[in-house]
Amino acid sequence: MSEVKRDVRNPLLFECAWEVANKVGGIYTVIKTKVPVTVSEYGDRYTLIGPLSYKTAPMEVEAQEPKDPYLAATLDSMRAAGVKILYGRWLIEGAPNVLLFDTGSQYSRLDEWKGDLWNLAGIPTPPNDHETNETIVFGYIVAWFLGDYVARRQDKAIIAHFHEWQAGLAIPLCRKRHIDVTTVFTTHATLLGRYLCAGSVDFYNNLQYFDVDHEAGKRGIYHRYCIERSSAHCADVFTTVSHITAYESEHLLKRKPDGVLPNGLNVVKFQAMHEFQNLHSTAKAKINDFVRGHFYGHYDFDLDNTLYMFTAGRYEYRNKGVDMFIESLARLNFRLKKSGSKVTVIAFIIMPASTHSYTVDALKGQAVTKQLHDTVTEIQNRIGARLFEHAMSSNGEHGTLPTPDDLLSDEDKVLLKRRIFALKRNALPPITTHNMADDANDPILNQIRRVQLFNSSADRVKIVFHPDFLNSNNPILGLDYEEFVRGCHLGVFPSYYEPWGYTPAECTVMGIPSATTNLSGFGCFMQDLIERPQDEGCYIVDRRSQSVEDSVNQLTDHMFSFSQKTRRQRINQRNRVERLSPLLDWKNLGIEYSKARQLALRRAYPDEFYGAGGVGDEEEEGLVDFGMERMTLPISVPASPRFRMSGMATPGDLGTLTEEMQSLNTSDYRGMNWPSQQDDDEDEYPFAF
Ligand code: G6P
Ligand code: 1S3
Repeated sequence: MSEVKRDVRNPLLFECAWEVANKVGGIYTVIKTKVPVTVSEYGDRYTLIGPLSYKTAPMEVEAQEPKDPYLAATLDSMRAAGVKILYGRWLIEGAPNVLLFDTGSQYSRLDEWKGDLWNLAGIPTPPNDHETNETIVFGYIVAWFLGDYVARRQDKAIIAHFHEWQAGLAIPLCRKRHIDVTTVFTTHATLLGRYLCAGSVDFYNNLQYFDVDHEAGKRGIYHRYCIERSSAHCADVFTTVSHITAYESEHLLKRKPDGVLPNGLNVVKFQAMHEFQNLHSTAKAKINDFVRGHFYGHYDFDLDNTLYMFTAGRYEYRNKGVDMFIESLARLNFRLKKSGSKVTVIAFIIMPASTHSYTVDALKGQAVTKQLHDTVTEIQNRIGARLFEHAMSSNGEHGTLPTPDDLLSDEDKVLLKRRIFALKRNALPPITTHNMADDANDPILNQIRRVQLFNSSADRVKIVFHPDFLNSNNPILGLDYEEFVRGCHLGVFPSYYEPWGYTPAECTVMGIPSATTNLSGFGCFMQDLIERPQDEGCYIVDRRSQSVEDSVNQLTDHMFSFSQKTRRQRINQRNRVERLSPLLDWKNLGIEYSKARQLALRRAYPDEFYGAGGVGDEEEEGLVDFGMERMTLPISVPASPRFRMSGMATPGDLGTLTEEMQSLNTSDYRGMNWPSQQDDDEDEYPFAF
């Protein structure tokens, strides 16, 4: 590190991720929703770094000139060397500084950098892996930027926080080049974990036994794995998003994380409870409209007695637990039928897959329903006019009331009959709204075929598979995702591999109950904090210590008991679940990020903290005041959730970032009770088809 004294009290922060101003998946949500709390802590000392996508950047970023002369000089020198850069404000809440690099402008140097990577770190790279090529070019540009900037700007300590392997390559480069920055690496999953789980291995019972190099090689991802592992090992501070992924990282990446930084959300609190309840009602009415159209000709169930359940996310059939969801729906159907229940459950699966647009049938359903609706409105207007004329033409004394035949003309009757005739349908309502690119081999459709849930009238559980993102402009299911979630009754996310899991967290802050598992970071987090999460509308299926059969039954039980609730009980449960949202608010969880950065500074500049007159002399170890409020959990209101901890949570209660964590054993991960021995009688994976 440099001889010059850098100011560790007002450090600069660069946060780098592939999904900065570039939406791909969950990391975009992490970064975007966290920006307001980071801006409130760092102000203009905070800059995000990402790749420049010409498709999305014009909508996301407003170009500006940098105010910092050192930054301007660095960008000028990089531009002179041919790097294309967009610097400005990211147009999101908090409006942070953002720096985007066009990887395409430096592809001519790809081979040179690949050679350097091999010489420097022994990391091999195949020729045609586009994602890795992007990672290399991006990593080298970011390290170039940091090296140049840090050499010019010597008065302040600089923290560089990287997310996920695709943005992590700059970390080993900074270390090898002795660039005077302190680094944090946060992984949101491990490459090997995702691949292994998607297969049919007993992942969690064997974590400590995998031959990681061999497994990565077998799957053709050895080079990516090396980048991920070197990012984790070279970072000053290594973190992940949950305890379950910390455990996985320790075994698959071979470095124990320094701590856990749980994912938060930007929680919008309504003044009154009924406001979010009203939103449920209006959004549900829109889903009702879709359902009438989709099930035309077989619309023989009562919408007032219909529940909407859904699952959503990246299409990872086994990892996201869609297999378990469909199997449990089949069992739920059986139980509802057996008990003579009048409840109908419509289960939506919202997972983008490869498709060729909407099916004619799905479009027709919405069209015939709209025609019928328009015709009824016209007839209604004509009846109104006739009624008025009839009333006006009486002499005011002994007026006679019109008969139905006076009101409904023969033309109206014919028109109405034609519209009703158009509702006739020979086939059952379709499962999918789209033409699938590979219908015959689609895992979700095959599982639905296996359990024979075909939307028949006798079935109490119906399924709609929408293999695309939702959008309010869609002609079929015209709602944005948030509105759709609000209109549903229960989110179901029985994941097998889920480092965090934003989908149930989003349900919680919108006041919609959800089911998840104790193999998801979110599920473990809630189980860890709340005594009886199921009472609060947060159902957690045990997929860890019981057989798959038992887990499926447990999920079925949850869905069945939910379907038995009265409307009043559902309203009450929505109120209860919404009250958990402070637990997921970045205003509280952002503290864990502050602590990670603080630890990075301490590790890079120990003298500034522990030496004479250092910061550590003034501040209580482990309880640095980051200028943020301490978190008070909402325990005072009657019938509140029962928390496992006392009313006050300090930084460290929610995450775990302490230097002491390094000395803990594997069994010390929160909520973990992992087997130390290989379990011989492995569960057969029962959902194969
Ligand atoms: C909200 C509304 C109520 C409505 C209820 C329906 O709470 O404020 O007016 O009756 O939703 O709830 P449900 O669970 O039946 O969709
Ligand atoms: C990952 O995205 P995924 O859906 O591939 O990162 C998310 C954000 O941290 C996390 O919520 C999710 O569990 C991970 O799996």
